[in-house]
Amino acid sequence: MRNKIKELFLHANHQFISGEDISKRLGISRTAIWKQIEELKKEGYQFEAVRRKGYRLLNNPDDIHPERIYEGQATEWLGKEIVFYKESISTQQDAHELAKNGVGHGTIVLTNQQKKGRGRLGRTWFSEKGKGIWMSIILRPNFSYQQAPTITLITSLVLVEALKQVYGIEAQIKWPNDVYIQGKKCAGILTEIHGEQDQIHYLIIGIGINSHRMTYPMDIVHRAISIEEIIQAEPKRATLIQAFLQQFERDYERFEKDGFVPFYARYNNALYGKGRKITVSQLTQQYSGSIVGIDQNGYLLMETENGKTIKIASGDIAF
Ligand code: BTX
Repeated sequence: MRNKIKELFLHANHQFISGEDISKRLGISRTAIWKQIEELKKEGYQFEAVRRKGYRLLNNPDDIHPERIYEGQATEWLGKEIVFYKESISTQQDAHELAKNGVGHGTIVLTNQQKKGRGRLGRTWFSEKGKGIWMSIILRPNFSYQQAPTITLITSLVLVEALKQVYGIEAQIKWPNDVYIQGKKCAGILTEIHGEQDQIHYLIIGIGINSHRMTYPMDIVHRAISIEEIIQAEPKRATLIQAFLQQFERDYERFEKDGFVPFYARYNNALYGKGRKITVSQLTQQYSGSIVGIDQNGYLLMETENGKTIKIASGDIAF
């Protein structure tokens, strides 16, 4: 019943609905409506109640609730099951648990807040309540370990294209997979693989997108940006998730069939910092030079100071 009331208010576009109207539509008493509204308030919904007019929803705290995403979603297998937590330590951690327990290919874990979001190499991902899309996709791939790193590149590419499609934002990719807008980080992607020998049991792609303006910690305040800061309006998270999932499903199928080759030109179009001087750090080595692009394997092509082009398979770029 609570979900039905929620739906009514979400569809009413912040207009008043009278108690009588709700009562008629859902066949419940005025007292029952009042009780449900009190429960919704505990979930973070805010209402205005005016005599003779009824109730009006003031905010929309869970526009990433699965119901919002299922509605009108055109994917065939991706995100058909969305596990939603109002709060989580890390959706990566949740996704590993779910995958071990056998959930299906394409299941998604989504939350409104992470207490300890994970970045790469033990780093943390700042995930303020209600201010971003914090989600993990569980995949059971047919491809090999060697191919797995490029699916991360494709994920960032799909996200850049979805940002363009939904908000008209010109985002770029800082190789391998950070999404940058106006030179600042708006989203990060973390792929974790579980398997043995050459067989992947499951792969989890974690995606963190700063949708709303946040109170960033000091160390990232000048390096992070959100969609809201760019579009100067409140972004609808569900719309971006839907667009992302639709494109990701298509591209994932293509990747399973044809590998990374069909994507590398598209990726190069979105690459951030072409021609700029960089240093690439690996665990034990560092390389300096300028960015040329990426090749058909997703490796970074870099021109060194003596004019040689070298290929880098992994590493962190600093400008
Ligand atoms: P990364 O290691 O490339 O980036 C982490 C670094 O980015 C941090 O050390 C910090 O400097 C900076 N940073 C942290 N939070 C933010 C932020 N909100 N916006 C901009 N910069 C930030 C990138 O790792 C991979 C991040 C994946 C996050 C998703 S969220 C859903 C899923 N669950 C989970 O625990 N992680 C993934």
